Amino acid sequence: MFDQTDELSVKTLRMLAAQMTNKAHSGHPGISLGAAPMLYVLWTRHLNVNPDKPRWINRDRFVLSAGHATPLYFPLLYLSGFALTMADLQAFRTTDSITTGHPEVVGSVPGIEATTGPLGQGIGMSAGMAAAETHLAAQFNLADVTVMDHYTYALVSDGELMEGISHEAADFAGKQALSKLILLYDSNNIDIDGAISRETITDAQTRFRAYGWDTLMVADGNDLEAIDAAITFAKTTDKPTLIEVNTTIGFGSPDAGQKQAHGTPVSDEGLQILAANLDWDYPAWTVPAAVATRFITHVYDRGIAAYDQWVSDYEAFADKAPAKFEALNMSFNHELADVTDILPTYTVGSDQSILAVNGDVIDAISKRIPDLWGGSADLAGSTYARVSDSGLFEADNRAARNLAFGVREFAMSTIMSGIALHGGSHVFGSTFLAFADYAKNSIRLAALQQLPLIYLLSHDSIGAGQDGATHQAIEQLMQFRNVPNLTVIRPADATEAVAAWQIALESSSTPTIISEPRQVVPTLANTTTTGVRRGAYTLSPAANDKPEGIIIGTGSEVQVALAAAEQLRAAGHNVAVVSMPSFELFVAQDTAYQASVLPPNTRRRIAVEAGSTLGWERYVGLDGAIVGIDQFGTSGTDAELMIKYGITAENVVAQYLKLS
Ligand SMILES: Cc1ncc(C[n+]2csc(CCOP(=O)(O)OP(=O)(O)O)c2C)c(N)n1
Repeated sequence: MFDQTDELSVKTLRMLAAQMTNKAHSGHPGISLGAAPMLYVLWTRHLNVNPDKPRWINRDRFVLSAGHATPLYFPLLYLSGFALTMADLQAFRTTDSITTGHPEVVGSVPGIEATTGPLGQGIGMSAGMAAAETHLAAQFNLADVTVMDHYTYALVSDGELMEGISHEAADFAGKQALSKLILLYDSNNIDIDGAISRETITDAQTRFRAYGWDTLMVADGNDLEAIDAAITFAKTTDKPTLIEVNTTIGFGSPDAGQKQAHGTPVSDEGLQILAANLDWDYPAWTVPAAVATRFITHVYDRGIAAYDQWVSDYEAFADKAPAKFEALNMSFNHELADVTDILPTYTVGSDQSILAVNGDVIDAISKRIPDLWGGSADLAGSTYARVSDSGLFEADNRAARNLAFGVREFAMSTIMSGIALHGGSHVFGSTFLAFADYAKNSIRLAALQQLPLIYLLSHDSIGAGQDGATHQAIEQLMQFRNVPNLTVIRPADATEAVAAWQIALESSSTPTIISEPRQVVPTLANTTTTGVRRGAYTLSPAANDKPEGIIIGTGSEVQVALAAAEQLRAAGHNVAVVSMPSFELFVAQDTAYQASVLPPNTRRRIAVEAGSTLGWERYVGLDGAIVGIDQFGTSGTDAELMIKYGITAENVVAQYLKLS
C-alpha cells in the first residue's frame, strides 16, 4: 500500500523540518524528524480535512498536543493545501510570521485546531473535542442521515504523559468511552534533560489500559504499514486508543537519539549529514513533484471527496429536519437566542444565594439555548452548575447536558476548551475560586485562544468560612484580572449575577469568570444589567452628584460599601457608592463615562474587596485607601471573619475618615 513516493514524502517532511530549524536558528527538529512517518500516514490515509474549508464542521480534528513539533506540522499543512506558502515555512519563527514557534489558533496558520505548547493540555482539549462530537452526533444525526461523525487525533510526547493533566484527561476519556479519540504517542524515551528513565518507570500502555483505553504498539516508527494498521484498527474499537510508536528523536540527524536533538536547530553540516543518511539528493527546500502530487491526491482530493459526500448528506439533513439544521448552524455560528424575557428576577431586599442564581439562570435559558451544557469538578451540588431537566452525559446518554468532570479542575478547563474549539456549544464549568488555580494555565490558554467559556467560580473570599484558609480565595481575583482577554465579573447581588451570565453568554471571543460568594447576599436596590455591562457604575449617588468622596465595592462587599456610606452620610459626608463588578469591562468604556463614575478631581476614594489589595491603586490612586486582605484567612464563620479581617462598614468609615 505504501510505495517509494510515500518514502520520498516522509523524507521531504524531514528535510523541510530540518531546514526550517536551520534557517530559523531555533525550533525543535527532534520530534519533527522522529514523528514524521506517523503523521504522514495519518494525514495521507486517514485524516479527513478540507484545506479549502478549514472550518468544515465534520472534519476530523487533529491536535498537535506536542506543540513543539511545528517544523513537522506546518509542512504537512502546506503540502496538504492549507493557506500557507513555502515562504511562510521559510519565515518560521520570525517576528509576525504565521509560522509561529508553537501552533496557535489565532493569528497562526489556518487549519490549526488548538493552541498548544504547554505540554499535556492538548490531550484534554482533544478529549473535549471527542466529547463534543459524540454529544452533537447524538442530538443531530438522523436515523438515515449522518452529519456529525468524525475522529479526533492528537500527537503526544513522553513529556506530556508525565504531566498530571494526561492522567486527568485520559481518565475522563476512558470513563466516557470516547472511542473516536486516538492518540499517537511519539515514544522516543528522551526529553530535554536526557533519558526519561531518570524520571519515570511507568508503562504508558498499562496505565492507559487501566483508564479504560485500548492500547497498541508500533515497534518501528518508520514502518508505514504498521502505523497504518494500528490507526485502522484503533478506529474500529469502542474505546479511546493510545498508539505507542517507537521512534528515534532527531532521526537521521547527527544528534539522533540524543537529548540535544530535542531543541537544537539542525546545523549546516547537520543538514548534509541528514541528507546523506536519508539518501536525499535535492537542492534545499525542494518538494519533489511526485510528493506534491501525493499530498494533493491523498490528503486534499481525499478530503474534498469526503467533504462533498458530507455536503450531500447535509442537504438531505436540511430537507428532512429543517429545525435541527437551523439549530446546528446556529450553534456552529455561536449564535444565541434572545433570553432576556425569561431571565429570573429577584425582589429587592430579599436575601439570595448567588450560587442558586446559577441554577435559576441555567434552568431558565437551557430550553432556549439547547447547545448550552457543562458541569462542575464535583461541586455542582454547591455551585448549581447543572441543567436540571437533563441527565448525565455518559456513553449511553450522549445527548445529556450535564458533564461530570470529576475532581479534575485542570481537565475540566481543557475539556471545556476542546468543546469550544470543536464548535457547536456554549459550555460552562465550575469549581471554587481558590481551586481554579489548578486550572490556571488552561484558563490562560482559553483566553489566548479567544474561547468564550463560562467559568462559575464560587466561594470567592474569606466568606467561604469554616473550611478555612485553604478554601478562601485571596489573590485569585487580581490574578485572573491580570490575564489578557479574560473578563472577570464579581456580581454584588442576584441582579448583577444574572447580568454577568448574559455578558458571558453573549461573548464570542473572550472567556468569562463569574466570581461568586458562598454566602447569601441581599438583593440591592438600583443594581442593573446596564451597569454591569459598563464594568462599574454609581449605585448610590452623592447629593447633587457632587461627591466629596467615593466608596468602591465589588461582589459581596458592595453591601459593606453601602452600609459605610450610610454611616458617613449620617455624619455629614456626601459620598457616592460605586459598584465595580468588572475591571475589564470598565477599562473598555470611554474616558467620559469613566470620569462620570470616578470624577478625576474627587480624590477621596476607598475600595473595599475581600481579596488582595494590589491593583486597586488604579482606581483609588496612591492617595486613596484600600480595605482588602493581603494574608491568608482562617477558619471561622463568614460573619466573624469579615470582622476579623476588617471587611466591615466601620473599618471602611474609619479608613475613609483618614483620607485628607
Ligand atoms: C507545561 C510545560 N512544561 C515544560 C515545557 C518545556 N518543554 C518543552 S518540550 C519538553 C519536554 C520534551 O520531552 P518530550 O515531551 O519527550 O518531547 P521530545 O523531546 O521527544 O520532543 C519540555 C519540558 C512545556 N512546553 N510545557
